[in-house]
Amino acid sequence: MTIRPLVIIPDPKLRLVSEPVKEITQEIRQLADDMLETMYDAPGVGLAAIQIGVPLRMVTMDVSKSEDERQPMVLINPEITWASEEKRVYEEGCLSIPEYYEEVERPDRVRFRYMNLQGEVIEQEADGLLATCVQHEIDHLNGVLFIDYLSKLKRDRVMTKFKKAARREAGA
Ligand code: K1U
Ligand code: ZN
Repeated sequence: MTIRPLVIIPDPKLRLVSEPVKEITQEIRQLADDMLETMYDAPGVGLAAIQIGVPLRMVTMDVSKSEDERQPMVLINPEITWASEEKRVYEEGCLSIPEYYEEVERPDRVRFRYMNLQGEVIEQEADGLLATCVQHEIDHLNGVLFIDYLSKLKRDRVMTKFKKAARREAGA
């Protein structure tokens, strides 16, 4: 298992629409292991493959409360199949936008379908952090970031901050 570097805004890779996984191969299993390792190390409760630069529709999540009782999930080609009318507001963060948190309103409950690493199709319902997290991660697969739900003023501010940081890092 390898901890891979995270892709940070304004990297244009984060705006790509990721491609479906066609077959569960040894490379896909290795990618899942690396994503979990990278997510736990960050630390985060979710990670989309594009956040480590791989444009495939794969997500890892673990919203368990205790580090001693990890509940890793690997979602292949996940889709939201139903979303509640009721909304809830949750303060979100993103490993690709370090140390920036804002409240985002999303459906309170969702049903989602995915394939696991054993090739089984699973449909489950979620509320709370799991519902927020799966929506955030599926957005990543479509090139959408949580800052897209904020006002243009807030989004521009955070983009400007990270563009400046990227220019400094490049030595420009
Ligand atoms: O996709 C990502 O960037 C991961 C992101 C997922 C997420 C968090 C909160 C709401 C929605 C989606 C994170 O994991 S940010 C880090 C974080 O929230 C966290 C880190 C350690 C413990 C608990 C939470
Ligand atoms: Zn994110």
